[in-house]
Amino acid sequence: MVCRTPPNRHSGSIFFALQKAVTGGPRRFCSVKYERVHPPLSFVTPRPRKIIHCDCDCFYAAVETRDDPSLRGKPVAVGGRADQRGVVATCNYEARHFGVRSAMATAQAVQRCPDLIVLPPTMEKYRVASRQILAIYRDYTDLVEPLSLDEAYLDVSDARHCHGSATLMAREIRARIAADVGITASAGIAPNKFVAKIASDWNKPDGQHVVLPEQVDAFVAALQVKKLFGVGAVTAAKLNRLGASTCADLRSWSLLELQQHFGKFGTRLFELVRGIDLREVCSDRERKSISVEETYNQDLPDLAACAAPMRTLVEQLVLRVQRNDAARFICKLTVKIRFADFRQTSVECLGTGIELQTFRHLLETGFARGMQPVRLLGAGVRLEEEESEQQLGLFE
Ligand code: DCP
Ligand code: MG
Repeated sequence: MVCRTPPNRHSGSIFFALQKAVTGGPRRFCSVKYERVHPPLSFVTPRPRKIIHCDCDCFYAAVETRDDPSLRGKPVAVGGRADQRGVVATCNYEARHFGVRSAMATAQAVQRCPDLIVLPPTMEKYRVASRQILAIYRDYTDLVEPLSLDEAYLDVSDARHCHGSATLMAREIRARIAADVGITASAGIAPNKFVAKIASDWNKPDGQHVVLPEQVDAFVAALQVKKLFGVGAVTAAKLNRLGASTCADLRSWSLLELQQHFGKFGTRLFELVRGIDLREVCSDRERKSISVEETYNQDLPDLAACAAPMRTLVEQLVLRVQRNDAARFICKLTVKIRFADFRQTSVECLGTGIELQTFRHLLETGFARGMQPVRLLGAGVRLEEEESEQQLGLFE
């Protein structure tokens, strides 16, 4: 990963000092390759960064409603057909009132909301909208990191627009998206990516939420642990069982305790619950693979027990690849297995299409290496090298 951010601002020595204080050692930065002599700490006053996380509201459904105003006010979902075991990609907020959600079987969605209008996805329209939105972001900063077609981080620390106010920039960006693209977006504004992403959900849809540097501590303290990036349902349940439901609860855990319970991820947790996230906004992020994985509440005892979960993972993978518009760049398929004793193995093969049968073969090969219950399964694809350039092209 290569970051365009100049090294002197965010990766300054004070961050290393801070990092050392909290983790007991240096941390890997996107920009480690920049080596420079820093002034003594006392002369460095790091300016808090200004990060905006922008996320369009019910993106696919919003584009469809924009193009067919007769849909306005009605519950609309975009996804596969109920009679073909289809899945909801997204739905508008009217449909959400009925309990319809992304990734839900369309048949179930229709049960919850009998008047639901289900439309097939039209990816090309979403790509066009995405490109327009990205062009708007680029008017404010070069440091734009798209996460998917409708989501991006912007580092506007050095942007001069709106007298340097990130709050006003976010408002202006959202107004321009509404005027030029015809859909709404929400934004979170904060000194780091982690808090900005959570804040963009706070006043959704069509809203924004600012967390000032001095508010980060209290904002994060009150967060439920399940909001933490990387904490899925299983980890959240484990944390709850151990008595931690909010980030404030987790702050009483030492770094060692967290590492004992969560391995390497414990270090990350230690930082996140204190609102520390030094990841930079990487504008030329390279996406080389896409994968989904799941840790199971109860180990899967044998190969046969892995079959159904593998099917679910592959279905999720198809959606994720589709969302990133990356199907044409697939060059390899991968399966990851973590056994009950925490040993891990990965198997891969060449391939350009996501086929369940191939993933089953990979699973068999991998399982034979451990021959014991399985704790975690993953399915993924590797993407061709030129994907990153083409993906950028896609948004530009
Ligand atoms: N998407 C998908 N499958 C999923 C989740 C999302 O295909 N399981 C697609 C459809 C969404 C788009 O990606 O419109 C963006 O995903 P978001 O998570 O940002 O969801 P939305 O933009 O639809 O809704 P929100 O208003 O919650 O951001
Ligand atoms: Mg969205």
